[in-house]
Amino acid sequence: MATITDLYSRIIFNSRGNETIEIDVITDGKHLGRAAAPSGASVGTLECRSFPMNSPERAIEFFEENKLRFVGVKADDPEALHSIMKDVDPTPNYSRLGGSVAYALSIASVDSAANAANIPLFKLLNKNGPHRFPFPLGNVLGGGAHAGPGTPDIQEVLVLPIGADNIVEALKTNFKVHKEVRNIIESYDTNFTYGRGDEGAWAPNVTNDEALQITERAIENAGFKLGQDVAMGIDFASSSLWDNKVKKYNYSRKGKALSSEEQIDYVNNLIKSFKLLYVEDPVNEDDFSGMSLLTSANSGCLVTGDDMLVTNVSRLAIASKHRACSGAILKVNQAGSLYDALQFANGCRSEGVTIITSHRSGETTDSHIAHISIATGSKMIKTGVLGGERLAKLNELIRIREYGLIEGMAEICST
Ligand code: 2PG
Ligand code: MG
Repeated sequence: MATITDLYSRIIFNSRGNETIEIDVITDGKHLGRAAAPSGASVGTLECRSFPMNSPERAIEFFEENKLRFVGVKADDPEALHSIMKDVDPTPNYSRLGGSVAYALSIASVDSAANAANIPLFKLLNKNGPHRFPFPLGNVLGGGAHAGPGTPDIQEVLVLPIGADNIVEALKTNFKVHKEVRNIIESYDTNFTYGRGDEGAWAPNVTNDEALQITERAIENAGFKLGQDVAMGIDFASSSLWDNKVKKYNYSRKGKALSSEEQIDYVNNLIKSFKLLYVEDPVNEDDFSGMSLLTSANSGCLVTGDDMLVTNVSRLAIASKHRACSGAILKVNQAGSLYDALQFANGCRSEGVTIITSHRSGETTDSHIAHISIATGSKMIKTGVLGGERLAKLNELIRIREYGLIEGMAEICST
C-alpha cells in the first residue's frame, strides 16, 4: 500500500496560456504521481473556487504551508485525502485551498498509487468493473464562450460515433466528420480561415441553424448515416445565454431573445429535426422544471446537466427530485477533489443517471480523465476531437486497450 512521502507544487500553463496548478505526489520515496488542474470558460455559478482570491500564487503558498498534513496518507484512498483537505479548508467550495489544488492533489495521489502498484489508474479506482470504453463525444463546430464574435451562440455542436465497434473506429469516425465539417463550412462562410475555438472545434461565421445543418451534411458526406452510425448533440451552455434581468435567453450574435417557453420549444424542435441523442444545459442552471419538461418529452435523448449539476451531490439530489436530468456531466474540478466527484458518480449510478466524464475548455496534456471515465462507468467521454491537450486523453484510451482488461464499448442508448 503506497504511502505519501513527498509533495511538490508548481504553476504551469494551460491550453489558453493561463496559469494553473500542478502537483507531484511521491509515494514510498520513489513513485511519482503528477496532475494539473484544468479550467472552464463557461463556469457554473456553484462550481468550487479554482484558486483562493483568484490567485494561483496564493493557492501554491497555502498548499506549501499545509502540505505536511498529507504526508503519511495512503495514496490510494481518495476519502482519507479528502478528509484532510476538509480539515485544512472547511469551506464548502474550497475557497481557501482552491479547487485546482484539490483536483491536482487528489489525482496526483491516485496516479502515484497506481504507478506504485503497477496497475492502470482505472483499475485502481474500480477494481472489479465492469470496465467499458466510453463513446467519445466530439465537439466539431462551436461558438459561445469558446470562440469569437460572429460564431454561433450555441457553444458546441457535438458528434457521437454510436455505430463504432471499438474505440479506434470511434475516434476515426469523429476525425472524419470533423474534417468534413471544415469542407462544408467553406461553402457557407467564404472568409473562413480554418479558425478553431478553445476545444479545437471549427469556429466559423455561421448561424446556429447553419452550424447544425453543416454538421448533419458532414456526417452524410463522410459516408455515415445520421442516428445510426453517428448521432448529433448540442451543448447550449444556456446559463451563458440567460439574462436574469429580462428572463430571456439572449442569442445576441444572431439578434434574437427567447423566453423560457420559447427556448424549450426551440430545443424540442432541434431534438426532433436533427435526431439529437444528447443535449447539455438546454436551459439555465436553475431551471429544474424546464429541464424536467425536456427530459420527460425526450426519452431518446440524454438531457444532461453540466452547469446545472456542477458535479455536486446536493444539486444532483434537487435534480432527482424534479426528474430533471437523464445525463450528468462529471468534471472533477467542478467538485474539487476526486473523492467529491466519485461520490457524485455513485449518486448518478443509484439514480440511473447516465454519466459523461468531461474535459474543460482550458486543459493540460494530462490524460487522467480517460481512466476516470472508465472507472466511473461513464457512457461517454467529452474531450473534443483535435488539439494536443484533447488528443492526450483520446490517445490514452487507445493505450488502455493494451491492458486487455476491457471488453467493449459502453451501451449508449440506455435512456
Ligand atoms: C462545457 C465545458 C467543456 P467549459 O461547458 O461543457 O466543453 O466548457 O470548460 O468552458 O465550462
Ligand atoms: Mg457544458
